[in-house]
Amino acid sequence: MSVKDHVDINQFMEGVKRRNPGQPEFAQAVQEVAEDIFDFIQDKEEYHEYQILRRIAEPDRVISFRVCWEDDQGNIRVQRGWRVQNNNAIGPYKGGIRFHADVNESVLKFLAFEQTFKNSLTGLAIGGAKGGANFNPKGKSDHEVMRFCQSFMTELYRHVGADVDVPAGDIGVGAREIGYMFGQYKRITNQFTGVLTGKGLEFGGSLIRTEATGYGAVYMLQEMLLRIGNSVEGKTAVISGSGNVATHAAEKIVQLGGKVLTMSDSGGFIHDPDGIDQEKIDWIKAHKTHRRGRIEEYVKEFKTASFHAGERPWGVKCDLALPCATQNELDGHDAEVLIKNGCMGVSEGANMPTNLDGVHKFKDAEVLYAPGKAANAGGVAVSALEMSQNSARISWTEDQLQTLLLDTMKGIHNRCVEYGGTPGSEHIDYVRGANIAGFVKVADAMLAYGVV
Ligand code: NDP
Ligand code: 2IT
Repeated sequence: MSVKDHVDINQFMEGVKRRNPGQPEFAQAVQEVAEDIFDFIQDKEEYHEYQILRRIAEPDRVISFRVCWEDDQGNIRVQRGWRVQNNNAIGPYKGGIRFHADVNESVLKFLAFEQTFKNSLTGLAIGGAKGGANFNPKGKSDHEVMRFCQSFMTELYRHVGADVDVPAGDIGVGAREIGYMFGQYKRITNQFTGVLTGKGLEFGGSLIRTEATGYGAVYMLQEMLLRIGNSVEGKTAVISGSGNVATHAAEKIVQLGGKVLTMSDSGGFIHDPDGIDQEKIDWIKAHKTHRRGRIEEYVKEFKTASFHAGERPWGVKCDLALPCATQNELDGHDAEVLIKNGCMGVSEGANMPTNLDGVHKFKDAEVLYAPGKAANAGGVAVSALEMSQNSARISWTEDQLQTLLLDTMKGIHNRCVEYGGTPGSEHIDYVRGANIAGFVKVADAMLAYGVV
């Protein structure tokens, strides 16, 4: 078969949609990647012949299971759990677990697909997966969360393992949930292995894992700015979310001399024109993570701030924007507003927070725009370092890990630059760079294996 006989991107996407009906998030993630990969592989016959992109866009397996648990009132509750193992060409499956009311197969398939490229970009030996359940942790007691996590792991344990598939946290899954799941895995298997990352420091966790995603997203921003002779210092930043990724992104912006103006949750956003400094970030962390409160209560504590119910923060004038909450939280209109207001850098702490229209707007306006698969890869990178420490039964120091995280983000930045250059221009298309750099390593490993 010659190159000219191959399907074009429209035929390819029609096939993806036909085979995955009712899964818009998955189709969106595949389309964003395919737009760059089709162009790149135009003259690369082997990738066509071996159907590499078609195979990466077909998960190795999707495991779905029932999760029964008992609430505090004695009612029996039934949830659905999943593990999507997308691709293990370059290492064991690796990716987070999400507990959120809106979780479904489409969301987890998009996340596992993205994870495959992200994990490849880190330069480490990790494949792509994602899991979760349509369990809403909001308003649940600690004991309810514990019973749910134990029930979830009672099925999941047979599909994971330190050299097979290593889950971690994501939305609704933090240190508490990882502790409950690890305890149950250990109880069932009688093995103490690095089967999960993001563990507590007392039982095999790594320093810096908690901070890594948010810090990494800001390092990526800083690298993009340094390349054009600029920096985060003195810049204003708008951040969405107020969970793990958002609070640590805010912390790093402040450490690098920037000013954070907003944070949000699913109820709306707060705008603090005085800046959200470290003391205020610490209050948000305690309020959201330990007290499981709402962001709107910030304005009772810090009177200079305002709360905007049901709104997202993208209308607030800023130099930098960091979407750190969830998918599709920034659309084409929001992108236009940010561009009009002079926003020069966007770094996605969240996975696929910008819809396709927004992605095209940022690309066309030549904004310094780091997509999630590059910008938020610091978290999974330090997870992979946690796996290494567990295997060797050692613990690296904070200084060592800080250096490794920064070096990893610089490496990701450089890989994006290598593949994202624009002929006749200094501009880097970081979306294209991330997609192609992430693709090449996985694709070449798949070629080496033949047709499997
Ligand atoms: P958390 O659960 O710690 O925080 C999630 C935050 O996002 C909360 O403020 C939450 O608000 C908000 N949020 C969730 N869903 C929605 C929604 N539908 N609309 C508006 N706000 C919403 O999660 P993380 O910080 O860990 O994850 C945030 C993002 O970062 C996700 O996209 C995740 O996939 C991505 N990510 C996370 C990594 C990690 O290491 N944790 C690594 C790489 C990416 P509320 O409290 O109201 O629910
Ligand atoms: O989206 C992600 O990269 C994560 N939720 C973290 C995955 C991991 O294995 O640390």
